[in-house]
Amino acid sequence: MTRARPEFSVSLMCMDLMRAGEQLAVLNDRANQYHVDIMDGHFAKNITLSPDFVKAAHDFGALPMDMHLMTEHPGDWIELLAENGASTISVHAETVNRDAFRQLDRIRSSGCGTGVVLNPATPLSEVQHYLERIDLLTIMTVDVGYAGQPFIAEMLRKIEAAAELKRSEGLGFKLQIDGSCNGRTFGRLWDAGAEVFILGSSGLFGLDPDLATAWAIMQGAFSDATSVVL
Ligand code: S6P
Ligand code: MG
Repeated sequence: MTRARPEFSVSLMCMDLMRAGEQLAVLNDRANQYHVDIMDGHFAKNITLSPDFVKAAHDFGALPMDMHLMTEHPGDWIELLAENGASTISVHAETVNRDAFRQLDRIRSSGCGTGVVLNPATPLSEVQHYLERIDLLTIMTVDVGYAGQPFIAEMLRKIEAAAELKRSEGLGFKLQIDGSCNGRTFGRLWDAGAEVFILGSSGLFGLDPDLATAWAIMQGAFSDATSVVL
């Protein structure tokens, strides 16, 4: 069976925020999607991007924006983020499993796609009962909170299991990977069944100060690792 083309979602928390408009202009023609990390200092021990940032980025960015909600109470943000330009809202299983079906319905009613994210220590079985209802499944390959962390190789088995479940059940979600997606991991992630790769510091912004050059280096690294010509 032929595989779908790989997709690349760029983690905006990793860009040079002083040059945000300029960097989005380069990425608009190259990436498939934007990834917006929203942390509240509680669920993840950091504070990052905000609903106001989403609104500003929406004016410059020409691509769909996926919200990665690393907040204790994701339900507090759904409608505001939808109004501000979110395309998909991805919530952590660890924060929604008391009322996951209600929160997914709210995301859908807000006009956004539904996403769910699994921390490295959370098993796939935690989300098995609502996989049919989601558009995007994100498997974390680092603990939440920071860019530049080491890849957790144990996650490859979880990615393989998610890809196999998708195949065997005919599910429609895309399988996305967040954390340390780069030339050292692209091959293993692709072989395990990953479909969407989140590019942050190690996979894109750290490769070259010129973003167009960094993108070309990333593409070369991906093709070398996977034999997929981009
Ligand atoms: C981590 C966050 C991620 C990072 C990304 C950075 O909490 O959810 O989206 O932005 O992992 O990429 P890298 O290559 O530095 O790991
Ligand atoms: Mg993220």
